[in-house]
Amino acid sequence: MPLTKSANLEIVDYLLSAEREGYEVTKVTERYPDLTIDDAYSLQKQLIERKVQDGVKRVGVKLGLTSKAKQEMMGVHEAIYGYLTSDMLGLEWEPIVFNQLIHPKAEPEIAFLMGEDLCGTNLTEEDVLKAVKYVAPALEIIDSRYLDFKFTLPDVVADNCSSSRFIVGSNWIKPDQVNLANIGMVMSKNGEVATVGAGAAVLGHPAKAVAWAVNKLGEHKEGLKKGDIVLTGAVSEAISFRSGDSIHAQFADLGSVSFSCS
Ligand code: OOG
Repeated sequence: MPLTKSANLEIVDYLLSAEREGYEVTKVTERYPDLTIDDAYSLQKQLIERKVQDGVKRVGVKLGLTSKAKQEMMGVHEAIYGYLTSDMLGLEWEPIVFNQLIHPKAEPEIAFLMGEDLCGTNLTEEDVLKAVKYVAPALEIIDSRYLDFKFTLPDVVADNCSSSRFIVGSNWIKPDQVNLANIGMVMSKNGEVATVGAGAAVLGHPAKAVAWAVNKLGEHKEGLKKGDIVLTGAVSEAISFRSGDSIHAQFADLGSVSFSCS
């Protein structure tokens, strides 16, 4: 049975309050066990529309569950997408405030800056690369609103794929100047290596992951816009951090990006 209008409103309020006030909630599927992926994308869209009404801007798209390891962990075969909004944008020189978050984790990612609009349902990796103006190193902070970071696929999609903050490094380069699949990455916490990864962890190539996302968005008559930032998916596992920690991701050929947490 489709969700009623009041159930949609109630779930959006429930997730938005948890995010704004920084507390954990039980999964939506505990109350609505029949929630489908389509219901979840519709909830996600309503959640972003509510944020936009409240004054933030949509600034891009993020991909999740793009690595085999994460898909296996969740028992799924598909990636997911969510939206980036202006209130999520962190800066390298301004500490992330731990008290505003629940149980954050950092993920190293390759960011794309779109030089053109891109919309369709049959686009390829090559089409994506033609529309990308720059690539840059990035760190995404995910902070699921669900208890213990545990959820089903519809839950995480409704929760805008755990999106919380993101920081983009200042080294922007043209996509044809690097081999994005071969880029190695080392992420450190407080100066100690925490995890390593490579661009190919993202569905074989980050542009392939983005082509998947654009085609999915296309099914809903949406797409990427010129100027959008796209976080193409984690190139390694996510690392937890707390107040006092600093996180640094060094990408071969792409430079580095870091943040600290107050
Ligand atoms: C879902 C979002 C994960 C990624 O890049 O895989 C994600 C989660 O694990 O909370 O952003």
